Amino acid sequence: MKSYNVAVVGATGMVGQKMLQVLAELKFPVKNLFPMASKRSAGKEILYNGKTYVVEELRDEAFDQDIDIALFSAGGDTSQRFSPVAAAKGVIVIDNSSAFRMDPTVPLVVPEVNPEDLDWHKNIIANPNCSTIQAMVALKPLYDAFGIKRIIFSTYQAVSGSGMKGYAALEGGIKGEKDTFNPHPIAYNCLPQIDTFTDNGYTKEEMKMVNETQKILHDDSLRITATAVRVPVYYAHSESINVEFKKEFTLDEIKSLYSKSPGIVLQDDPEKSIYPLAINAENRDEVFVGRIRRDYSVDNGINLWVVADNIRKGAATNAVQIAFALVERHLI
Ligand code: 25A
Ligand code: L14
Repeated sequence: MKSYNVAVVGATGMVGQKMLQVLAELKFPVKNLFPMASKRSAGKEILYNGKTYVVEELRDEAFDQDIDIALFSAGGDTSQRFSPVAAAKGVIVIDNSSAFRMDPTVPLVVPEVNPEDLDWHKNIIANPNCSTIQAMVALKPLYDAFGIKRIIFSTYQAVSGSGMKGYAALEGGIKGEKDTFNPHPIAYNCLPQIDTFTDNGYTKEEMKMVNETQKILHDDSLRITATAVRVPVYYAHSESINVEFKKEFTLDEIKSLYSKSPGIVLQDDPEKSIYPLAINAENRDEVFVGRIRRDYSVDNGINLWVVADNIRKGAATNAVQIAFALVERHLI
């Protein structure tokens, strides 16, 4: 099998570290690994597949090396600055930041949902927002079968979504330390604000779910609204999703679709209190779906509870799966 030279940009961060772990676990054919981060982390040693590597400073010249793919997770500003440089030097960038997601020349891809969008990439491919990814995996089979009119997302998001600093703020808060990272203490609390507010009263996180969903499903007529809430959970985002279909459906049809869909685990046995839980989704690559029930307030609606590890399927795993999909589609 052919193998590839892979750079991980932001290799010392929460997502970058997980990318290294997932590349090894899923056995992506890596020939040489190039871990990169800011000047602060240059020279640090990191572990990949049992071997030690030295972190290199991210600079334009770093992409003069023989690199096939670069997985970026170093924040939007860093991606904005360095992804086009890497792309111009022939590197295929899989970017985990929000920098290019809504750029019409950049495919926004969840491999279970729209792998065909990879075919028109121009060396930058965007990884969607974590909350969007897990929702898309759960909704695509239903979208194809019944058509969707309207979606209401309500999220319960883990602190790891905001990286190592977000994680540390909950750890410290529980010990009684002051939370200087979040707008209010996250320990023993729920914060109806993730990221900053936009002019329309919604947060950036909420608008990402609206805009990215329309782009991934290629459907601007979809009506979507979202409320994104940070909860004191370390890993895995939970989402309550209300969907109104165009066509009629039965719950058995939906369960049968889910039992056949790749990347989905159905956990739905209310009698036994079986449903998806953040603590069970941690360190798993699948999206867990349960609490499937009819919404009796409309003609063709359901409610779902959808849980996935935000750092794995929501970030690192999805990026590595995009790399695998490029190989499968002979795009690299
Ligand atoms: O803009 P976005 O897209 O919305 O993304 C914002 C942030 O969200 C996270 C990610 O944080 C990102 O920075 N993120 C992005 N997508 C995500 C997703 N899908 C996501 N989180 C969850 N799901 P992160 O902590 O995961 O990753 C940060 C990594 O980026 C590296 N980095 C930052 N700026 C860089 C850069 N690399 C290159 N060039 C730049 N200009 C960063 O590496 C990290 O790997 P680092 O070297 O900056 O720092 C890692 C080490 O340094 C310590 N440290 C941090 N800040 C300071 C510091 N030490 C001293 N002084 C400081 N001020 C850290 O403790 C760590 O050990
Ligand atoms: O856009 O803080 O990918 O939970 C994902 C994590 C934005 C912030 C993104 C969080 C980030 C979000």
